[in-house]
Formats: sequence, C-alpha cells, structure tokens
Amino acid sequence: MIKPDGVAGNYSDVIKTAIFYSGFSITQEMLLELNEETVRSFYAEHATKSFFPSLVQYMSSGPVLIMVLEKVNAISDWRNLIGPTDANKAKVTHPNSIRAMCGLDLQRNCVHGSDSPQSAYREITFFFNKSSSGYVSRHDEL
Ligand code: RTP
Ligand code: MG
Repeated sequence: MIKPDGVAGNYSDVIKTAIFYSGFSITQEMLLELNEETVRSFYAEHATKSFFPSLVQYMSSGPVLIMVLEKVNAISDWRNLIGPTDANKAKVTHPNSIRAMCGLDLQRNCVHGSDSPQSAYREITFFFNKSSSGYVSRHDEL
C-alpha cells in the first residue's frame, strides 16, 4: 500500500517503477480513501499502542493506493525493498529503500507491507474479493 504521504507526494509512479524493476507483478490495484473505522480495523493489531490514534488520523488523511504484488518470496522481498519502519533510520541504514527515498519519519513512512502469509491473506481479502484477489498459494486455506 502506498500511504497518504506517498500518494500526496506523487511517489506512486516511482514506487511502481521500483516494484516492476524488482520483479513483482501488480495483480490488483485500487485507489481509495480509508475512513477512520476502516483504518482501525486494518491496523487492529496496533489498537493498544500509544501511536494508534495518530496512526488512524494519518492513514485516513488522504487517498491510498492498495496493490496486490505477486512474486516468489513476495512478502520478504517487498519488506526488504521498503526498508525499516522509521524512514529517518532507513535513510542511514538502507539508503536505497523506498522508505528512505519517499518516507518522512517513523509514522509517515510512505508504504505498507504485509509481514506474513497470514497477514497478506487477511489484508488482500480485506480489500479485494476473495475469488478475484489473485491470492493463490498453499496458505490459501489459512
Ligand atoms: P506497516 O505495517 O505499515 O507496513 O509498517 P511496519 O510493519 O514497518 O510497522 P508496524 O510496527 O506494523 O507499524 C505500523 C505503522 O504504524 C506507524 N508507527 N508509528 N512509534 C510510532 O509513532 C509508530 N510506530 C509505528 C507507522 O506508520 C508504521 O508503518
Ligand atoms: Mg506492520
């Protein structure tokens, strides 16, 4: 997902170029504005964290671009491509990462990535119809 700061900063095209150069296919995409309730549900795992209210406000502040990426080892390769959560740290430790190039700070880090096959399944089917989501793998039964 390209987060509101990424879309507003006109980073969608350069991020998509990085996606294609890194060997991913984009099987689904959708530009939409998340309301607060949707963000609360999407990031439910962080509901008890102190940064949650701020995260909800940030993620509902403008359009986001949701994409389903396909590739062998897509989850770990995408997490490597985006870099660490804190964009300021990414600029030092992973200067070629997407968050280093496009992110602003710990919160406004430009992109999201699923962190496991289970969360990828949950997040893809959160936004896209199961049968058309393009999610086909042995994890499909999870
Ligand atoms: P994401 O889920 O968005 O791909 O990010 P992530 O796995 O790298 O990091 P995670 O721990 O899941 O955090 C989700 C998002 O919450 C914001 N955040 N703010 N201390 C803070 O202020 C703080 N920590 C995290 C970031 O936008 C982060 O990506
Ligand atoms: Mg996360």
